[in-house]
Amino acid sequence: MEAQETKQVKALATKIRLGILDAIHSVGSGHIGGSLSIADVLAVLYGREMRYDPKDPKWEGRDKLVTSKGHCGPAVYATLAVKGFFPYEELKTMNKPGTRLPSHTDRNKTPGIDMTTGSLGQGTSLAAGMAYGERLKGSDCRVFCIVGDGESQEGQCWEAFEFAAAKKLSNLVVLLDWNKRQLDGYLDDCMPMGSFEDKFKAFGFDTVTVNGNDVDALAEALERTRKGGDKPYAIVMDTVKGAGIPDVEATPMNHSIPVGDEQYAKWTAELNKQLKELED
Ligand SMILES: Cc1ncc(C[n+]2csc(CCOP(=O)(O)OP(=O)(O)O)c2C)c(N)n1
Repeated sequence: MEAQETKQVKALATKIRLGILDAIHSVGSGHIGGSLSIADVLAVLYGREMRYDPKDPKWEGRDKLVTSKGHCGPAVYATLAVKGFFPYEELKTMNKPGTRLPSHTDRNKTPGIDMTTGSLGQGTSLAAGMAYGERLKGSDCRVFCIVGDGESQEGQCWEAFEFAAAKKLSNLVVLLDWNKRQLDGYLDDCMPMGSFEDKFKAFGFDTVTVNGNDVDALAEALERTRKGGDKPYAIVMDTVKGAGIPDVEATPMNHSIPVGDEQYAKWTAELNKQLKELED
């Protein structure tokens, strides 16, 4: 990306992080670690890679996002709010009675959510099916699927990946959030997964590993996925759980933690300072 575009995408990632805080602070606690680790990829997807229309969320020609790690709804809601799918203030209703923003993503409730997820593993099969459907229709829409590293311990993921490779679904891009932590602790302590890059390659994917909190590296990896071909794509995103807020990064068990008034004030001040520097 040109330097100016990099700044814009970084600013979007910062706004997404602020939105995550607004949503989670309003309920008092939530899935902050895995939401923050995907803020950068969401900024690249919605800042430059995906085709969509906030005024017409169900537009047939849109690219689709499946957040298979559906507990990271706060990150996707923040992105959709910043991009104008619904009013920003609505973030503060998350997970409250009557909200359109349940804690886990739901396509029947939220404008801009393309698939209901939350039961880990299942989104991978849904994404593969959606990509296959687009292929059968002869459409050029693409499907992006964000998968957690802990989530990938679900065997269903690998069935879905096998299917995608067998059907040569080059319109499917799997974005594996390798943040090295899951709910119960570190991936390597719970169940080591070995090399994700080797695994995806063995399963027939065109695969790269990049710094998943670096918008330039992500943009380049995503550009590669535009070329079609006969393999699905995997981008193994080497990320930090809690990325972008040093206190959260440094909290080992940061899967779901309280965000009280004090933390909210400190963290939003840090992010607003960053945003100002990017926008100056
Ligand atoms: C089938 C299923 N089992 C358990 C859960 C509860 N759960 C929600 S998030 C999570 C950990 C997921 O870890 P990871 O995929 O690494 O997510 P991240 O660290 O990126 O947030 C678990 C066990 C669930 N949502 N679905």
